Amino acid sequence: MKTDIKPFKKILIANRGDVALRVLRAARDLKIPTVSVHSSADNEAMHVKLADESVCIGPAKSSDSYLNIQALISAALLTGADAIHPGVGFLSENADFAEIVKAHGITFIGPSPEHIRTMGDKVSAKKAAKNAGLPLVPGSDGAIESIEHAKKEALKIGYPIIIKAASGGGGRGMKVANTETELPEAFGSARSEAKAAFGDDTVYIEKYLKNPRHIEVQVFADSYGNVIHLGERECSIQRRHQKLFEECPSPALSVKERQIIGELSSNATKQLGYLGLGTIEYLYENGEFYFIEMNTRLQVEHPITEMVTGLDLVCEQIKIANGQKITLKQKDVVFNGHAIECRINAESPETFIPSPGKINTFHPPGGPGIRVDSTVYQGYEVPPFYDSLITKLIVYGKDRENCLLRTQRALDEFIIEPIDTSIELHKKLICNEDIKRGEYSIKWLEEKFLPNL
Ligand code: MV4
Repeated sequence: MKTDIKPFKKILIANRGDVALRVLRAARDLKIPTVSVHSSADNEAMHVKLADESVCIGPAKSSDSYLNIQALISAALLTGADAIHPGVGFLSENADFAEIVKAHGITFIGPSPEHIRTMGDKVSAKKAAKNAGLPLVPGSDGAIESIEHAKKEALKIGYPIIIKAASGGGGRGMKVANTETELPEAFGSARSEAKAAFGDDTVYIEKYLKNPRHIEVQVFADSYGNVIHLGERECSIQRRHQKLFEECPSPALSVKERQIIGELSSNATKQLGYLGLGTIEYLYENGEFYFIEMNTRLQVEHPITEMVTGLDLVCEQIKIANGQKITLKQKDVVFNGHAIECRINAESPETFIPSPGKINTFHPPGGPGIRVDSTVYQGYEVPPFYDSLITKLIVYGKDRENCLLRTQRALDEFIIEPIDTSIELHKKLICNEDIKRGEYSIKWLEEKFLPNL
């Protein structure tokens, strides 16, 4: 630990929900005072109650509160915060916000605005990834300008192809064309949807992988050129691009594959000159990895990496942002056991319709290997304005079998009433034979599991 670096005086957490609580807890462990921000709909939220100070930054609507840059900067200046943690979602990957924070002499706990911008544009992200030595999905070399250009590129790649929005990510604005006949309509709707969703109709083309897994690698870099990877997370269990269940390590990778993709990812991170925590997203099919995106922020599912490595990723992230060195060498990173995260949403386990409202009974599980990162409590009213994630159940076991068993034990203990939650869905998921064998891909939940519920 470099001793001549002064710790942050105060961290403002520009977020809500479980990630606000998570950052608050890390700051507490580092003895750094915290300021939380909240909308008028979150007055009773835990991240308000547990922060040293809390500032109401606007009404329920996110664009008037959690996305309100002026309000966030004012809150930081008024409270004397010298660092801002953007959390996940909201402004966490907004390069303009990172720039404005820095312009006010406040440290943005995250990578540089340049890296946020490069990785936010999926065309420049692929170029940067290719230059950094990462394997890509075969595709167009840059943006597609016209339907003629699309046809030419698609012929080179071979059908089926997928058209993606450069400003997209997370699955928004993607269209598949199985033949040249389908291309004009797919191309046109991809561009118009991208324009409507992101104000930018730039699109690119890739070979469409029919049944891959979604595997992401956690990387970590300081400002002295030290870079390590913290293993991978299996994130294929998703519904409409919303992750529900994640595990670490992936049941699909061999030790050799794990070592190869880990090294490729950390070498690329070093070559990029990246700073802080980052997650490199891959599709994995037939033993091959294909880079698709890089997330320049903390991930919701980071706790499963923490359970397997024994590290506190948010504490490390704050220390790095404050100019401290990564003290761990790659050989010191030891992976033990297995971890699973079940995202518990306030929604129906059958229809997925949101189920906000008052919680009268909240009984979390406990015992060996159980971590509950929850933002709710008995008597709390879940607001209808934000995403439905209310609790993350994170379970550790000495191996995958033990972890599955413990997850089942924890879900059986977990009571949240009277609102609907995804606990019942996870109870069915965790005892499914495909899940127990680790045999699933990105389509499994929506094509195999949900239709048979
Ligand atoms: C793909 C793909 C198949 N082939 N790219 C969706 C979100 C964004 N991260 C990229 N995504 C995909 N890109 C090619 N060339 C399939 C998906 C995809 C997906 C990826 C990961 C996890 C869940 C997914 C659900 C649907 C589609």
